[in-house]
Amino acid sequence: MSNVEQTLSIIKPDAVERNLENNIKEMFKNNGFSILKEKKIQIEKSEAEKFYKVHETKPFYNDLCAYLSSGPIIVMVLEKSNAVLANRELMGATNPIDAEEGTIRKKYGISIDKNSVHGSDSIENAKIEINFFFED
Ligand code: IDP
Ligand code: MG
Repeated sequence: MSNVEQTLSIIKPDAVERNLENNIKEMFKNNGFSILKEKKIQIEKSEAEKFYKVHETKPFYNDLCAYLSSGPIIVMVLEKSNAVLANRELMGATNPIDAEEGTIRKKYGISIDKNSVHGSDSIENAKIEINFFFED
């Protein structure tokens, strides 16, 4: 029985700016993820607002959307068995201070907002987020 899933990953502006794209992709590949699709883009703030709509009532929403649209990002479709959960585990906790050793956010995250990567939090949201960036 196969439980191969796809999930959306974003390398955020703080990591792209520090040229961490290849290091982070290596971490995905070393952990058994295939990168099925990828593109480097910069999005408008209005697009970030749509992407993060689930957070619109949060006090950090405006800063979050300004930040995600502040510079180039790498958006990727990752695939592996249980990809959604596996990616959340590899990313580590939202706040790098709380992230475990060996996770991307522990290694590269600067702060709770500049935490280097995004990953879908459920299979349902992964489908929505993949479609958001890679509809064709
Ligand atoms: P996640 O990225 O680990 O899924 P979410 O709770 O979905 O975390 O929050 C989305 C993003 O919003 C986080 O990655 C982080 O950059 C930012 N964020 C979350 N909580 C805070 C906060 O309390 N202050 C500032 N930024 C936050
Ligand atoms: Mg989230």
